[in-house]
Amino acid sequence: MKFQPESLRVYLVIGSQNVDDNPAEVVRIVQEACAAGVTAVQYREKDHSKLNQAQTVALGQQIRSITEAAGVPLYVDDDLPLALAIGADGIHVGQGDTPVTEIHAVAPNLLIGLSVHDLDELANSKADLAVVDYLGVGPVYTTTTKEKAKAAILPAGVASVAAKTDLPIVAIGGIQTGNVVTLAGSPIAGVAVISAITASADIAQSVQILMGEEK
Ligand code: TZP
Ligand code: MG
Repeated sequence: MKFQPESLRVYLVIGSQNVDDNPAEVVRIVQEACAAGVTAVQYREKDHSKLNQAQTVALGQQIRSITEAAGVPLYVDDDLPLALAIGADGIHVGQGDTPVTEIHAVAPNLLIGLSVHDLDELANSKADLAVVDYLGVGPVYTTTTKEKAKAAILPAGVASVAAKTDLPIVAIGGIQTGNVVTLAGSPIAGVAVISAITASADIAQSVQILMGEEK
């Protein structure tokens, strides 16, 4: 799949740790989110994943089916074997994860997203950005969803990273329907969220607001 910056507009990140009890909830949320028009999905089993390896692959395959039918690109968080096993379109890694050059060497067709906390991290990154398709930048606001999340950089912090790279940026961390308006006009391709969608009582409406079509 060819990378398209427009696919970063509303990017859902989700794993079993983000739902209350039944991991099948993940399937329901991905289904509703894709029907509502999310433009990318990342399968991220982390921070107290409730699944073993076989269950992780099985859930990943279900997410792959849904996203494929919806024509929505699917990324896997830092797990190259899993990304290959389920036929994901891409992989998302942090600075300390599998090096992007290694991923690119093994799977040249996989899209690659890289997390960058702030300007400092971009400046000091050892990653070869030539093989990276987009940057995930944040947390923008305080988040309780990710364990050991770094300090909030606010929209100004995102803008300062954007000023130093030509790569498209998806902003992440603490972005909710009630504050996404603060990113309007930011030099970003879109927003990535977990709880704004996983904890939403009305996913279709939340996605609409995150799209910026209703504020
Ligand atoms: N990376 C940076 S912040 C974050 C991740 C995975 C968590 C985002 O979760 P939420 O609920 O959208 O704040
Ligand atoms: Mg990571």
